[in-house]
Amino acid sequence: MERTLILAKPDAVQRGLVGDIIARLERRGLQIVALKLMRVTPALAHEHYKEHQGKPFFAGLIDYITSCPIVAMVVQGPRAVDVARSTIGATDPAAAAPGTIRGDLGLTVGRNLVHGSDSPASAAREVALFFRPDELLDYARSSDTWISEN
Ligand code: DAT
Ligand code: MG
Repeated sequence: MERTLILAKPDAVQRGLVGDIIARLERRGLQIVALKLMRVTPALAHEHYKEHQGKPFFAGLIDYITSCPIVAMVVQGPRAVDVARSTIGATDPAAAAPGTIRGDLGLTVGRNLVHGSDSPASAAREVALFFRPDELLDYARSSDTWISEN
């Protein structure tokens, strides 16, 4: 069982695509363990994207991710990092396969809708940037009693 950080970025929120993005991840079988609408501060944006510092697109990336609220979530499941990234699709939506989030809903790399951590180590680092430990709620999955008793 793995966990990964997913961000529905400002363009996803502005375009009203958050529900579609969550639905695709849920239908794949990933389970939401944390979820919130939030604003990304410049400090958080710099920390989150620090591997890209110095690249030509860095300033634009920071402006973009801080421009409007995002929806941050943590999902879990077997191989959640790779499973989420394959559902998200290639970084450049123009090159992303149809059937993926970016391939179905996006067109340009600067507005590619969603973030997914790229490794279990990145996921651990990024989840801790966006969520306190007590915000991660684990609960029984696919339990008949959980459904029938409520
Ligand atoms: P990913 O989000 O698929 O993990 P990444 O980590 O390489 O991709 O880059 C982070 C974000 O930076 C990406 O989602 C969009 C932006 N980005 C990456 N490469 C870019 C480029 N060549 N031009 C503009 N923005 C870019
Ligand atoms: Mg990345």
